[in-house]
Formats: sequence, structure tokens, C-alpha cells
Amino acid sequence: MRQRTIKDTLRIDGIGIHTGERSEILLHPAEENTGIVFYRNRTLIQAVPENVVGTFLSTDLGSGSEVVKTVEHLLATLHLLGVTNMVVEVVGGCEIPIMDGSAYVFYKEMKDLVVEQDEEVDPVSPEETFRVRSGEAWIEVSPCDCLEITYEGVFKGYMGEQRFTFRGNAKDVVLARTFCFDEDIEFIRSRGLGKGGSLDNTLVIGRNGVYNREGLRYEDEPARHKVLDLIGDLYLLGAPFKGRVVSHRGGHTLNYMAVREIYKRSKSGLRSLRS
Ligand code: 3BW
Ligand code: ZN
Repeated sequence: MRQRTIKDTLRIDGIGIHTGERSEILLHPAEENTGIVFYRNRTLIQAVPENVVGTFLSTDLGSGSEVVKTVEHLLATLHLLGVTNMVVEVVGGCEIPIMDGSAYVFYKEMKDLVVEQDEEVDPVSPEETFRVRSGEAWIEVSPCDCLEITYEGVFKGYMGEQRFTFRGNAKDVVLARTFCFDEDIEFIRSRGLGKGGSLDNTLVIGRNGVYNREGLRYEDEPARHKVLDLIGDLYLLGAPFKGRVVSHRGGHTLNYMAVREIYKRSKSGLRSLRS
């Protein structure tokens, strides 16, 4: 497939779900073989596995003393749109804005700006089937001339078991919001996280229903959002992924374990990004 960027700089601002701070991101077009690069306080942070500095309730990148938190929903949008070259300048707070908790704003603002470039990119694809696991959670990665991502969740309360499979249609996942359970908020806040979290950007699930007045966007919204997160985390490979992934109760930490394993085993991708 051809490499892609966007044709104009796009500015988006909002608050970070974890820091609660306002930030503005400037999405800049970039030349071939740039990859996805975050830029903050004169520091460049390439979106590659080596730069992952955190996976607890978000995926965070860092280099030197600079950190950019919560990159997963923006990366998912870029992955879905096949945008391979971009500089994401982060001004103000150190976190990507959460917007409505989904990838919708990023997707809507960017989709008509995407342009193809002259050079090709080789997708990253696994050569054989393997699993990574942590406790009862696992992720299975297998070769396929497709992009197929399944999430199997066993959620608390009435959300119960959910399974959703993405087969290439971005519209199935871009609107799914991040979520949490009411009983977990105290713990999350005690860890200094979720300071910007609210009903405006998070589906908050209680014992018998959701707190959000507008309700669910899909009955399986949490499973769809988990797929969105996985699409974003997989883009840390530095090139579009081609293959089949099934995540059973995974999260950012397990996603990252799968990414490192795919990366280690793969021979393709944006070779120029590797030293
Ligand atoms: C809660 C949970 C997460 C909040 C604090 C108070 C309120 C609302 C939110 C984010 C992976 C899916 C969910 N990552 C912030 C974050 C938060 C995500 C983690 C998850 O989407 O599983 O991309 O803060 S968990 Cl009222
Ligand atoms: Zn998410």
C-alpha cells in the first residue's frame, strides 16, 4: 500500500482524561518515511515500541524527560485511515485530548484531508500464530491477508460477556467511547489518574445501568472500544498491521506485549525507522 499523510495542518484541543489539563494538538503533514512522530517541548518521540513508557489505563510514549500520555485513540484513527506519516505537536498539557471519549472527532476532522504519497509501505504481518498471556487474559496473533480484530470481554455487572469483531469498517469502532465502572473511580483517582474523566467523555457503568443520560451508543460499546484501543496500540508497530488478532480480556499492557512480540518476529514494516 502507499504511504499517506494529510494535506493541511489540523488543530484540535481539549482536556486530557488523566491529567485533566487542556492541550492543543497540531497534526502536521509529514514527508515519506517519517512515520508517526509526537513533538513536544522541542523533543521528538517516535511512535514505536521502544518509546512506550506506560500502559496503565492508557498508552503513554516518552523520550528523555518528555511524555505524551493517552495516544491510543489518536493512533487508532491514524491506523484506520492509513496515515503513515505525521508530526503530532502537543502544546500545553502533556496528554492527547480525550474529546468525547471516542476517536470520532479525530476521524471526522481528518478523513477528508488524507492524501497518498509516492512511496509504498510494507504492512507488518505475523508469519505464524502465537499467543501472549497474563493471568487469565491472552492475545492470539495469526497470519491473514486481512485486518481482523476481535475482543472478547467478561465485564462486571450487567455488561457481562461481550464479543466484537472488526473486519475493516472504521464506522464500527470510531464512535465507541472509553468506559469505566463506578466502583473503580475512587481507586483510579487515588492513583492520580482520571482527573479529566467525566460523563462527557466516559461511559460510566453501574450495577444496573449507565450513568450517562444519553445511554449506550451500542449495546456492546465497551467491546467495540476495546477493539479501538487495540487498533491504536497495534499502530506502535510503526506501520499498518495485517493479520488476525483475538484479545481475550486484554488491555494496554497485554496489547503492548503482543506488539513487542510481533515487532521482534517481523521482517517488514517501515524498515527505515529501525536502526
Ligand atoms: C477511568 C477509567 C479509565 C475517569 C474518572 C472518573 C470518571 C470517568 C473517567 C480507560 C483500557 C478500556 C478503558 N484506554 C480514565 C480511564 C478514567 C481506555 C483503559 C481505558 O479506553 O480499557 O484507552 O477516569 S480506563 Cl467519572
Ligand atoms: Zn481507550
